[in-house]
Amino acid sequence: MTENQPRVFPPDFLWGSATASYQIEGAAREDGRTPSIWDTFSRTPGKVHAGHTGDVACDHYHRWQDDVRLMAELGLGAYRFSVSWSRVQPTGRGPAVQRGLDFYRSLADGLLERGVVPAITLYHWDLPQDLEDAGGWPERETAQRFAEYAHIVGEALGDRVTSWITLNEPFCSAFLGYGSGVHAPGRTESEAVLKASHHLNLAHGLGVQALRSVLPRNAEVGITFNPVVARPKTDSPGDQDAARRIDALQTRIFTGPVLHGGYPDDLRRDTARASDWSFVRDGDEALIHQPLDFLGLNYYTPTVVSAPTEGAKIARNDGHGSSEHSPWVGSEDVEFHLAPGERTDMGWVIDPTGLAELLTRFQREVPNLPLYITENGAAFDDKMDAAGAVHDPDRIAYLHGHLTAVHQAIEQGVDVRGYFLWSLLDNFEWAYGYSKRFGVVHVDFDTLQRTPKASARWYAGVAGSGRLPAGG
Ligand code: IFM
Repeated sequence: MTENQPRVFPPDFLWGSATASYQIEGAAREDGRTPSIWDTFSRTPGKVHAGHTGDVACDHYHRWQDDVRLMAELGLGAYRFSVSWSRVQPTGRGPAVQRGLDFYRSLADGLLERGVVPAITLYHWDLPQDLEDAGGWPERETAQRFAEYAHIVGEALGDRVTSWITLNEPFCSAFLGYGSGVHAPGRTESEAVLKASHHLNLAHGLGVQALRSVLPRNAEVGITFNPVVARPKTDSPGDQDAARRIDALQTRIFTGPVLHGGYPDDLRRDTARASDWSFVRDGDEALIHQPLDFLGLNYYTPTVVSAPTEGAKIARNDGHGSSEHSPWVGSEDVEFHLAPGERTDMGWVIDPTGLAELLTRFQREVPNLPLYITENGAAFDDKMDAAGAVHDPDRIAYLHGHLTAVHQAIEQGVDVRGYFLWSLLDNFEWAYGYSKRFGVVHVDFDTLQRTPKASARWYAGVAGSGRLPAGG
């Protein structure tokens, strides 16, 4: 393959985009929906940029038909969205709210009518507040509640949706929600991070069982991780150990039990001062280790780490927001460094080689599991020009670079089945509120008007033809 030829993707490669319920739906108090931890967190002064909340967001709850039409117009083949737990089961336990389920049924039907494959994520961080009030993810009971919720949604939508993801990025739920506190519910308790991680893993295992008990045999069930691509600053043993520690905490604490049936020994050793891990009961790891149909990977940027420098006072710069409290349980003194190179508006360095690394790693680790990129994309400070157009060449270059990495991986034999661009719409970027724009479709947050950016048209061209043009 020479660099001036287009890259041709396999004919059945799935081209999609992704969003999440709290980030786009709005309608926070409608049709029986109750507060999730993100409603509470975003209303807590000082937690989210400029006090932004998801109350209205992109108003997708009311405008979903327009959004589906837009996807079809762009020729996108798939759409990954998440279900708001507190919209379908307001207290996180007990009977479902039919209106909530009907919303997602209509959305799935609307997508199918236009030839867009729906892919459901059950949990993208918006835990019903009632469950947090009962202790949240550090409580084992939350995993049981998730299984009940998975059963409800699986039963309601299993006749039309074949692609199911239990959890999105459990690392963020556990480490940012209960460790650094930069995400909801904003707790900063070291052992709670480990407990939450375990109970999220357990929720996944129980959730897969619950889904399998109600879904037709052709349904595919998986999970989405955001594994770290941790690069040691130098070849020194200390820096390599720092990379190993961060990999254990961000990646292997989840992939260990989910993909391989057990927590890694080095992780337990590194965190021994924070916990004796007695919350892991006999049989848990086997239960978490359910057979899966695919693995979802989210990738944005790599991370550079080193051993602590004696006496140095370096601000932690792990790319996950700033907090006094380190989420890196047992490895709090590992130093994070800014890699050189161009950055997105999140300050994340642009480096598609990290994506290539990730794909090769998981092909090696789980050779029989098909892989999907369930998120990849970039925030830039997009501006609409006087003619109402949004030119975002930086995003096109980012996507081109990362899709090139995906294609190269496929050429090398990695079984990548699809790519979901993050994100369809500009949306509520968690603690950054609406200040970061990840969409290929611009959203005016005053009028809620949608305008496809140049990148949307570019991506439509790639998706429609299955060919990535040479050069960008
Ligand atoms: O917006 C988030 C998404 O909810 C989860 N993955 C990372 C994205 C960008 O930060």
